[in-house]
Amino acid sequence: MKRVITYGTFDLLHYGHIELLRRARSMGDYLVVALSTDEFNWNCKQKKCYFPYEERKRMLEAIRYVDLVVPEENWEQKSTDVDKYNIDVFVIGDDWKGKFDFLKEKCEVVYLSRTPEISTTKIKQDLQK
Ligand code: C2G
Repeated sequence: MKRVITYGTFDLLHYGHIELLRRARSMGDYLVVALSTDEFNWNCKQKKCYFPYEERKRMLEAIRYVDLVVPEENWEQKSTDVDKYNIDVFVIGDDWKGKFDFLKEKCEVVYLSRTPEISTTKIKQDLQK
């Protein structure tokens, strides 16, 4: 069984996220999503989530491509996660290209193209119009 992992905030969930999850899952048989906690988002990513962690987790768990959702609590856990969840492939959007190449010692690292023209920022801006 080929196991894939990806990381993110996934708030407000939109089709760009779904496309990432669909493509990530297609690279293996099992997809783990490490979901940024509210504290990690606020303290380390300066992101204030609209939906709290438990709600974001519930939404991700309802997506057919997602097999397991675990908390992302810090920047340093990725290497441990690869071992902990027996990961074969690390996948993330290419806005992070090169940032996680250190994981290549342990697993395949894939940067997928982001879905253009959609982002949470754009959604919020459009709703202001
Ligand atoms: N994404 C995408 N297309 C978009 C928007 C997002 O493919 N239009 C991808 C991002 O590249 C990322 C995933 O969807 O791989 C989740 O996006 P975010 O929730 O914005 O994740 P981010 O804040 O980048 O968190 O440790 C890594 C971080 O937790 C990644």
